Amino acid sequence: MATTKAAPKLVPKAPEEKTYQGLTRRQLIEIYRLMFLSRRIDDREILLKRQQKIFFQISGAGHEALLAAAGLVLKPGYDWFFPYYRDRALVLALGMTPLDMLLQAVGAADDPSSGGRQMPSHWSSRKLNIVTGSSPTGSQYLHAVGCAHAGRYLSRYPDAAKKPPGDYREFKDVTFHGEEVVYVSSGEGATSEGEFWEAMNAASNLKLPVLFMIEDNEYAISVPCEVQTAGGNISRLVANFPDFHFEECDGTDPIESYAAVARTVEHIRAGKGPGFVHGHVVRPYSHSLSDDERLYRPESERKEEVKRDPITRLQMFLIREGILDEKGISDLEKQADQEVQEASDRALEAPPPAKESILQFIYSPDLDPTSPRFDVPPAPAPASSKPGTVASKTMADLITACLRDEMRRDPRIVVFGEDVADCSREQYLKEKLVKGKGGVFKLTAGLQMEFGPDRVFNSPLAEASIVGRSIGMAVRGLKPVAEIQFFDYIWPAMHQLRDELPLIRWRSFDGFSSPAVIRVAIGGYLTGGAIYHSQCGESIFTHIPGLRVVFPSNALDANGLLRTAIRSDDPVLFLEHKRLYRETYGRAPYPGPDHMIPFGKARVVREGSDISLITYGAVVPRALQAAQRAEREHQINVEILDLRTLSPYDWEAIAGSVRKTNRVIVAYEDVLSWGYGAEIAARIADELFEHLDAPVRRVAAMDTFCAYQPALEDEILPQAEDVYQAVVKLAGF
Ligand SMILES: Cc1ncc(C[n+]2csc(CCOP(=O)(O)OP(=O)(O)O)c2C)c(N)n1
Repeated sequence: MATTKAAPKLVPKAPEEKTYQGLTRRQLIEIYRLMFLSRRIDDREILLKRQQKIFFQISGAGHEALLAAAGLVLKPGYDWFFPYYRDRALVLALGMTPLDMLLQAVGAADDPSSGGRQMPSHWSSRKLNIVTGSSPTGSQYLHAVGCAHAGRYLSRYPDAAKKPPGDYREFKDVTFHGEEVVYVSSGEGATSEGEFWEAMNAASNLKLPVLFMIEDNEYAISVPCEVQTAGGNISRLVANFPDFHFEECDGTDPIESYAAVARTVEHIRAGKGPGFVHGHVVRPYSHSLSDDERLYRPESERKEEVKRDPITRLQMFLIREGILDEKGISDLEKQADQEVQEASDRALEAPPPAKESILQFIYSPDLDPTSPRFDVPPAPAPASSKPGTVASKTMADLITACLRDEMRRDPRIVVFGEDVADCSREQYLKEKLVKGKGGVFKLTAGLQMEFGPDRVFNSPLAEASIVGRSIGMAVRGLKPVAEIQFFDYIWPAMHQLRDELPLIRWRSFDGFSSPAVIRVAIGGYLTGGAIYHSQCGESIFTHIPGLRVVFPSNALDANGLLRTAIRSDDPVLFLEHKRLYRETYGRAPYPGPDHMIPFGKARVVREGSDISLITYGAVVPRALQAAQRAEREHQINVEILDLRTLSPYDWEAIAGSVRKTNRVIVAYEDVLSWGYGAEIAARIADELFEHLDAPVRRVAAMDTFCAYQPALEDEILPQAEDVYQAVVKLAGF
């Protein structure tokens, strides 16, 4: 497309069949309509923001040509989309309407993307396969990779799409096509995020059908691209990723953009690998309405940019080519203006969401993991495996047994993480040269051998990627049961665990869900585990709405709770205490393939009448020792409650016990201050004050880190002795 600024003059009409790098005249008119409509919605939103009728605005201005063109290449409701906030023209091309957008801008109950929960330009549509996006830049890349992975898995194993009743599958529709493309985009600034690189690596390595679209307007708020990206051009940095098709184009030119996207999509649909389109665009409206770019961009630079505005350029091109005359342009623009005006009028009339809706869709409305349907007692043990005999199983055994049984039952389950496979170089297994690893704690041993490498596989050493890819898989209907090797290394995934996984359902108003299970080895008492192999920190996660947090203390509970986690329709963080994996305490016979324990039901480890001891995890056996000693030495009768799940937790059981004993200790392994016990103690003080004969006490770790030297570790972590002392003291209060 030429850029000369000739006066609009009608040239003789080109023949109807003339195309422009594959685009027909009709398609070019449609692109112009979409671009103009997109700009006009931005303009309307800006006006409404200035009138304080909406509360935020971020525009797609300057990006329209690239995105309208991409929208014509891709297929709504067939391909999958993880767009970012500048993709207005794309989602319009896919089928979202100005009304959909303005309903979100005013925060209406009928906002189809989020029910009034997300800022404008956070698109979501189940029908169009536009997956709910967040505001954090770059995190969507991993979701797209997981989604593409799931699409390919489902194409290979179509039976996995079946919806048998009785678990999350009943409520999780699955669709897939052999040659679908997963689109994901961001600005050039967001490519600095680690998640972008983790996604590029995984997509390349697995040759996944992902289209990475980088919309380069040279600025990330005020930070220019040469400060953001080494060498100032992201295309140069990514050029060596294998199996990609790369394009770099003028994203203000729809014809060049269309051709670039079409070539890339052809490569992806042919199964040759992912694609990367780097479009150079402009940003005529500052970063957002909260930003004034005059503070960091001189007039001269901004004036130059105006010349590249895609809308004026395409308008002149259409006239010059005789595709539309001035009247045609004017009619089209009037129609768009009218559409935006009508949508705006309707949106401003639309009622806001009811306050009663606030708590809706934090969790699945269809399947409640606290309900009795998740209460399935263990199958009777065969005589050879009664507790106490050699056949009794450890927690590690019964977690593995649960994974194996569930994988047999549900082909949507995939297990992945660091070192979880038996052996990534399959031929070594086939030739029986090696036995296989199956996890650093061996909990996934044998699963790859039984279920194959498509269902059990190693991930790169990248925790954000493990959780982020799980989200994308679960959105598509798979059940990832991913593993974080040590809780100490969960932090790179924190952003995915805090801002993405538990929010998919709530922020899309139940449009999408992501019921993944993340298993994590946690805890200390290891002798030599030191700081980075002994951490707890569960309360950081129980603080997150939308995430179920489970922390079993024995083999049978681990088995029954993991099964509930897998069959449930909510995301679950499943914390497995490393010290308990192979303890003698809490072993049990194999409970059969259907044992389940509902979430939020504490276990009475020991009945008592003098003191309630509320605890969980590895403190349970220590509390038991303390209680037995207190009974023996002082006739203090301690009741122990093992919470089993920390979110939700069994308040009824706690309250019942405190009403009976009138004295309570909360004991937990994590550091004392701001820990899990703080919430329980506060609630007891608040709601059960009149039942207390003594202050609520806490026993926990010292407010420091776990040291390597065993004598220090013993001192730092709460021991049976500490619990015992607390019991004796409280009994005498
Ligand atoms: C993880 C994260 N950090 C910071 C921000 C604040 N923020 C919002 S947009 C943005 C710049 C994004 O720039 P770029 O990716 O180039 O996209 P552009 O807005 O220029 O299209 C920043 C820093 C954020 N949303 N998320």
